[in-house]
Amino acid sequence: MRRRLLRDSNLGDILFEGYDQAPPGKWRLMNDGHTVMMSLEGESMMEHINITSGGLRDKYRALQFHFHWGSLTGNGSEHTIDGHQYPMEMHIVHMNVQYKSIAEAKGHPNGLAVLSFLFKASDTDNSNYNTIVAGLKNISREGDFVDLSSTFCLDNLLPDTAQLSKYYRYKGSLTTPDCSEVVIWTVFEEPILISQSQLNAFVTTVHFPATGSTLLKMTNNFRSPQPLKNRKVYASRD
Ligand code: BO1
Ligand code: ZN
Repeated sequence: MRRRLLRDSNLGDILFEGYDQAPPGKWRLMNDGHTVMMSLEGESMMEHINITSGGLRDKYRALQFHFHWGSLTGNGSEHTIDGHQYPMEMHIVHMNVQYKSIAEAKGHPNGLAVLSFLFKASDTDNSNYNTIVAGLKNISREGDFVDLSSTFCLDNLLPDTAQLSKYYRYKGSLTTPDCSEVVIWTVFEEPILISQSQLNAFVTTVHFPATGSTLLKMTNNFRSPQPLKNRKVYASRD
């Protein structure tokens, strides 16, 4: 069988713009009924945060980031590496700046670029996630949101820059309906360490939309890996 993971020497480092600065305005943490999402209050504020290079032909602007996770007893990442599923995954969603709106971007196979980070459980809290984890109790129900008082830059949430050189690249889809095939995916090899109790906070604190009087914990909000079909996955490094 033909190899489906290929090395692509053109996949150099992604250039992160504005990831090292606290953006103007406040981060808004919200429960949209499917996930826990962070966006900036007023979308135009996000114009400071962009990615280029790393094999991307265009500049992409950050819109929001959000999480997918499992349950107290199971894993919740949407991507697997060598068949290994991780407890949680974070997506930083970016839109191609050549399109005027998300609606327009969603009509093109290069419309969105999503950066994906896998999480690994560790014994010690990751203090960079304290603000988000502490905010979860304020967004227990669908539609809840809270503006976070503390400012922070996206860099703080990620592995060290030096560890971002190795990533996987493929063309795929949004992982929630309508699952449009408009995403250039980048999955970083290096996981983010977070404590088991911080992971548990996601599993036990937020809820799916209520059906009647039944409140269901938001768990397993991930899409299972899909067949690769004819797609190829490219690695930036051996
Ligand atoms: S994901 O990163 O593949 N899990 C993913 C899934 C769905 C969306 C984004 C990322 N949905 C879109 C919505 C738009 C919204 C945009 C940015 O996210 O369809 O309405 O504006 O928040
Ligand atoms: Zn996602």
